[in-house]
Amino acid sequence: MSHPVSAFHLAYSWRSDRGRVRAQNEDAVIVEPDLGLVVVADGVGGANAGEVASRLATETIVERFHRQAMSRTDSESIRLFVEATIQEANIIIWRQGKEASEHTGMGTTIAMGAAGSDWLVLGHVGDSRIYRLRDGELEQLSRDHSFIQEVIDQGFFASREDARRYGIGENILTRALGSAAVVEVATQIIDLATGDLLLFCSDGLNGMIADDWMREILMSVAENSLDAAADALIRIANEQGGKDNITLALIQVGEQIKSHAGGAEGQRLDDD
Ligand SMILES: [Mn+2]
Repeated sequence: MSHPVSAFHLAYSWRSDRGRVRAQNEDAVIVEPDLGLVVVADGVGGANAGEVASRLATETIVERFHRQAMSRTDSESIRLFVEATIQEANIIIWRQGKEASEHTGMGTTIAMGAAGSDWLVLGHVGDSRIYRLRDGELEQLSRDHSFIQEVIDQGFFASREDARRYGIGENILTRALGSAAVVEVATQIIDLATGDLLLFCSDGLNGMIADDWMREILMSVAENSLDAAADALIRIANEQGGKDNITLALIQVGEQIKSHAGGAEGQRLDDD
């Protein structure tokens, strides 16, 4: 790696698994360490259209990042770029869904991260999630674009469990790529600190393993390895039923790189 994008050593691990019930894996994941880029997508649609949508989304976004080498010192310009690449992926999927009858109605979620000097831009649409483990606390940084989240937010139910008991399904998305010409993208800029662990995942992971349990497994990275934690998450999601495709990507934030130009010390950025 000739020019690291981040002022921190970043380690990555990623997996995608069909699970134990579905005939196909309609999730997709691409991680490009040289670009500091992580993209997870969970496709929906008949036949294998979901697979097409999630692959189009991940490949379009990564290709745009490859083609346009951008300085990673200005977090706001990367945030806008993340938003633009997701919009572009949306249009491509939406158009293909209209043109090819076998792809009608296809869509996908997206959850992505793009690292800069001492920050990370997050972008998401749908119910694929982004979590951060920091100082032993696991925090969900993304808010699902789903019907169940909406009725909870509007105060109809006190908790997710209440809504579920009432019969509100978990899998009704209120936003996805491919359903309209324009999509509302959620983005944010977060700071990076040594010891942080970021998790990007499809609902086949967080739907099978409770947050407390995910936290415990992620905590084990300190004694074991990042790959071991990724393996454990997939294995346990399968042991818990593996009812959906399971996809995850982890970013572990290590020590600061002493020689990094324009790093955390050199260029303090006021992002949020
Ligand atoms: Mn899923």
